[in-house]
Amino acid sequence: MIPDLSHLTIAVVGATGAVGAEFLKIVEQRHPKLHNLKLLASSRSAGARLTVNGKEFTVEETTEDSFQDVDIAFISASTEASRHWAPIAVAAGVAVIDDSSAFRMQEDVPLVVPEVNGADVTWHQGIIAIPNCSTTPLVMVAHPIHRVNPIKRIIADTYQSVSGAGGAAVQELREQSEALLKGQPVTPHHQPKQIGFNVIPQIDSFLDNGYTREEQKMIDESRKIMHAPEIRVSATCVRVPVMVSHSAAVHFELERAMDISEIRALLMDMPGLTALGNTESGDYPMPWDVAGEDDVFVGRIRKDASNLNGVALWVVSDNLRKGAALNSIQIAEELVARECLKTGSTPKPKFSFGEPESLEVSEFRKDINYFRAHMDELLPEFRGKYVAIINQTIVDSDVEYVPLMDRVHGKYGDRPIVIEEIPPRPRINRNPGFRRLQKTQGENAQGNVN
Ligand code: 2RA
Repeated sequence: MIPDLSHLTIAVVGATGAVGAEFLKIVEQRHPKLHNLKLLASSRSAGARLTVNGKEFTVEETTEDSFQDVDIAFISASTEASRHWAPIAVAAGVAVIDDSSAFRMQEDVPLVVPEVNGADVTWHQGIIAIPNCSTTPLVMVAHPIHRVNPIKRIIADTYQSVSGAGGAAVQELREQSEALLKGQPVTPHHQPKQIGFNVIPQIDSFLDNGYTREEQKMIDESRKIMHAPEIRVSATCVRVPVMVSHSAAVHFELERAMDISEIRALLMDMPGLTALGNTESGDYPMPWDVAGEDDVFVGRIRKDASNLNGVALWVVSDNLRKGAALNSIQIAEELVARECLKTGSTPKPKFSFGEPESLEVSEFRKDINYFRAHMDELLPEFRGKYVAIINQTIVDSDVEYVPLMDRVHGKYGDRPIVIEEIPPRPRINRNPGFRRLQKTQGENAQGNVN
């Protein structure tokens, strides 16, 4: 049974945005008796009139006074808006459920997908973060398997819809598609490159490690939600010309080999997850069908042909619903069910996502710095491998290790170790046949069809 929220006053900051609109739709579906809403937005959208559960509301500009007498505030506007408004709301005694990346990796902020780590809401200090919309479906499929057969490594390649980038990006895809069909040129405004009839292997900005912020979020957030900093994660996040629903091709390496029937049974038992079909039936989830659905859908569940202990899956979820608005409402329900709306009732359990616990930080830095300074002298066979260093000496390579953010720590026998991946030397593509496809108006949009 869904916990009742109708006795609460809920503020929605970003009520006129894509996620805010979905939030209000879900309120009508799950909480038809909830009438105490405060719909807030920037001054640009203030004054708009919206009807929710049969009651008309005027959208107000968010101000310092907006959070008086509010129980829960849902914020989905921008990271800057979250940074500004969340502390103000918390100071007014409000539990904030935040959709931005502003607080997700903060130690005192639970990052929650209720079906996976709902209990983490109990130690909130005012702010509870929801994960990025590409992380949530990943942990929904990883969690039921990981509980039974630990996942050692995850590779996730996403196909993310434009609604993840907001309403303006949706409009841009529409306009670009129309223009391109008429043979007209397009100029990107809300995506780094043309999205109409194209795919863009960049979501958010690039980091020094070559990953994008979106990819790094998937790496960091999935470990935090699953309380599993030891899982190695890599992601490639790609924007595709789809309006709603994010998809991902996911590979898990498990501790031991497992029958697909057993994996399917685990996925079918997971609340909020629908496992579709088998390879014979050709029944698999697609973004068009999944848009508007609450569940995360998984299909194409098969043995990874490249890894004895591996499984490959195809995962699709509505990024505006389970990826954002629904997950937030479920967190509000979790707070009510666990009677922990007010802060400070439960101390945070002991697990850390910060500095290594098994090694003094100064020692860690000393070894890493030595290692970096001497990288060129290292034997070529260590390149691209994980190595263990003790007292500035490489003692082993390809060891069992525990990745932690951008660093790695662990134990080698009884001794603490420092491990770091030695990046392979950059390779320059000198293939003389390589050329950049220069498409002009009227040319076959596929370029060379071979
Ligand atoms: C995107 N996941 O799809 C992001 C939004 N948080 O752009």
